[in-house]
This record gives sequence, structure tokens and C-alpha cells, in this order.
Amino acid sequence: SNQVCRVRIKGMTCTTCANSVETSLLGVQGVRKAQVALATEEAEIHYDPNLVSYNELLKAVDDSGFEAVLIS
Ligand code: 9UX
Repeated sequence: SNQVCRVRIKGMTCTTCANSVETSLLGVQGVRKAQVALATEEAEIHYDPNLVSYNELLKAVDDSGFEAVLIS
């Protein structure tokens, strides 16, 4: 199955930052697609919830050196 979520990401200052978060997310098992927008500080993540949890996505962002914030 497939799910889409949005995450706010704090601390990105350049395009390379955004690309680096994208690459981290795409390296997570179960992530199908990830687009990180520097201007809006938002990521749109397509993932299989059977393979990866929302919390693990947040952790992947944090592990890439930036701060993930849940968007309500
Ligand atoms: Mo360049 Mo973005 O060091 O941190 S990748 S500003």
C-alpha cells in the first residue's frame, strides 16, 4: 500500500541541504518518493506504511542533521 505525508524540516539553508535530506529519505526501506522543498521547509514523502513508520521517517530526517517537525 502507499501513503503520503508531509513533514516540516528546520535548519536547511541551501539546495544541497534539501538534496541531502531527500537522499536520506530515499535510502529508507519503504520510501517510494521524497521531495524536499527548501523554500517552504516541507517534505512530501510517499511510503509504504507496512515497511516503514511515520516515526522512522522523522528519525531519518533527524539523522540527516536537520530537525523534523510534524505538520498537523
Ligand atoms: Mo552547505 Mo546546506 O554546507 O548546509 S549543504 S548550507
